[in-house]
Amino acid sequence: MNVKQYLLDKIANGTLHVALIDPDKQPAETAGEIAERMKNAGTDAVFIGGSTGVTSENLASTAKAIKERSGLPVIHFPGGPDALSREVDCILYMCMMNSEKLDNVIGYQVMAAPYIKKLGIEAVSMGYVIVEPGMKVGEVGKAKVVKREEVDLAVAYGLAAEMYGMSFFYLEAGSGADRPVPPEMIRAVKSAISIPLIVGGGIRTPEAAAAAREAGADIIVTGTLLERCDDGEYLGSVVRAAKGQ
Ligand code: 1GP
Repeated sequence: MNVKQYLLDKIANGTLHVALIDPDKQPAETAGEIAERMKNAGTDAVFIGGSTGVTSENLASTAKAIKERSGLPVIHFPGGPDALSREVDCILYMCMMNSEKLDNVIGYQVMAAPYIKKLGIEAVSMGYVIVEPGMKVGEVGKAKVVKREEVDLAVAYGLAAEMYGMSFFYLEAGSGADRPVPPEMIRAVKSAISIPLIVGGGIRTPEAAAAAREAGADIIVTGTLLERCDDGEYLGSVVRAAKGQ
């Protein structure tokens, strides 16, 4: 499967919803159940990742369980260079553009590249920018977070990602954020770039998902909600709002 093409084809028909599952938060079997529930709710793909505690072992077992239970594409959303697995369908080959630690911008990517090649994993390039409040990923990633009112700066990062030839651009408020990326920022970035825009962090309600979609997000990611809620009806309402259905 070519995951990049799968995502681009789907985006051509509207906004997608992606479920983020952290392999460190539950046993693989439970991750499989969550993925199956999300598949039934209408989710288009699964990101696997977390800022800490991800190993090649829990990544592989979680990816396997998710694929078996849901059949959804499994996309590795890496938190560092330590964990890799050929059980995933692709890896987001990402640059944390606003990290003050050079390793997060380019060092880890160089370190991982030969292994990704050897394992034959599809690498999908992505510019990744942390927006206030940034949460754990901002802290662990040593990000110089983009403030909520720094819309022009967010646009500049998006343009830089596009000029670098990156396939996707991701605005991240951080997992568990009390406020998602502001719709004005999403709108401004979306109108400035032509590569697909991913938005995540703090989206837990149909209203927040709809606001991100209406502002122009091409992919909406939710993580915390899936850990806290097993009500298929409610999850479905968030996914439908994300997808405009
Ligand atoms: C992934 O940050 C998102 O990028 C997930 O955020 O856990 O707040 O949904 P939540």
